[in-house]
Amino acid sequence: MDETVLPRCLLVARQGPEDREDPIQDHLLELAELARSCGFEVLARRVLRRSEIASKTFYGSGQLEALAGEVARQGVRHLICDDELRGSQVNAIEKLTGLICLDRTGLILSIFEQRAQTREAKAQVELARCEYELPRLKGAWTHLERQGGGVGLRGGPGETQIEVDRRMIRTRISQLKRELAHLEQVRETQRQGRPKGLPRVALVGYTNAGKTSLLKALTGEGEPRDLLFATLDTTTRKAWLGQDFNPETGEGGAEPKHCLVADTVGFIRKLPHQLVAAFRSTLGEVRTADALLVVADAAHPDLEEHLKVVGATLRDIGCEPEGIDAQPRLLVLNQVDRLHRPQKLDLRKRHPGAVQACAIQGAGLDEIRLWMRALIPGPPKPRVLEDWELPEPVLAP
Ligand SMILES: Nc1nc2c(ncn2[C@@H]2O[C@H](COP(=O)(O)OP(=O)(O)OP(=O)(O)O)[C@@H](O)[C@H]2O)c(=O)[nH]1
Ligand SMILES: [Mg+2]
Repeated sequence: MDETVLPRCLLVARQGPEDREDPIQDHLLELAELARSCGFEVLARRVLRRSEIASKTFYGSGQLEALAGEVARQGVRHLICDDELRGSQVNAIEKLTGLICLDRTGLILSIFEQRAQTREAKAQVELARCEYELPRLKGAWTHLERQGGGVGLRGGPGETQIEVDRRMIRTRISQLKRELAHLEQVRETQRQGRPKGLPRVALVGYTNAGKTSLLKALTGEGEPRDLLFATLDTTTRKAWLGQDFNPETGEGGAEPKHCLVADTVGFIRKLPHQLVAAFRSTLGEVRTADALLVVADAAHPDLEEHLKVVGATLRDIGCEPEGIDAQPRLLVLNQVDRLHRPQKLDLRKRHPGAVQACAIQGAGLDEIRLWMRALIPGPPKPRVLEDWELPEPVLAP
């Protein structure tokens, strides 16, 4: 058997009368990347124009049937939709087209399921899957409900089955939440046990921006991959930041400076809320970090939208950009090796405070290290005490 044959899929997105086509095409391109990362071969992408959502099939049966006919002979087995669908809509689409239907959230969940390695990541993904499936069960069993006597009648065999399934899923959700609460405690204990005085910096950013590549450049460890959501588990490694000693001025100490760098799961537009909730403890590594390195792919055409998504997701998980608890942030515009000089100058104007970097060739790393070094608390500076702080003079007898 040829192992390189991948399951083929067709991608669709709805365009309403108010929607511009460009962003929808961009979103379909991102959906294609997600599909590729999940192991699919994308055969075609289609924008389906429709003024109103069809309540039963979302896209309308006419367009769906035409599409199914078009791809029938090309070996396409999956239809992946950029829109969030109800369970009953997924079922209706599958029945109408004969294709297996996945929505965006379902696709992202499948990628997370493939990637989860540790017990914690596996439990988090399963929790998100259960939360996703729970409200969808009804759709899956409607055919049995009908057998039970038609709409409006209760107690048919279908409904009983739904109740059983719901109870089983709810029980599993409680088990997983308990397990995750325990693992979160373990993580908290590990955090407490980390050496004091070593600042912990979290790498955050849109998926595939180059966070793991930067971890590798700074610490020597990490496995970058050209896939969305290649990293799910948090990895914390020690980065060497050089010495404080300046041979020209003779100032500073000779001892080496270090800090901890944590790589973690990336963000994406419309990151399923079930995943954000389930990944609470992993994302706790970001929330409790001393500072954030916000990594972005500067060569991506949607850079500005990616930055907005990252800003909003950080706020969602409790990292405020300003205020008393705000963590220092440094924007790292990575992958500038893929840009020409005028584009870099334009970026410099738009993001004057950012470091332009290339994690692969090492550009910008010194600037990042310098910024991280400033996070290390130094010895307290001597200060002149005021009168009220001084002990009372003892008068000679
Ligand atoms: N040209 C270029 N490619 C880069 C650079 N940094 C990373 N890449 C490539 O971008 C892809 C993604 O890199 P990763 O470091 O895995 O990205 P990530 O942000 O960790 O991605 P996820 O873990 O999937 O969210 C890989 O193919 C890297 O080789 C860079 O500075 N220049
Ligand atoms: Mg990564």
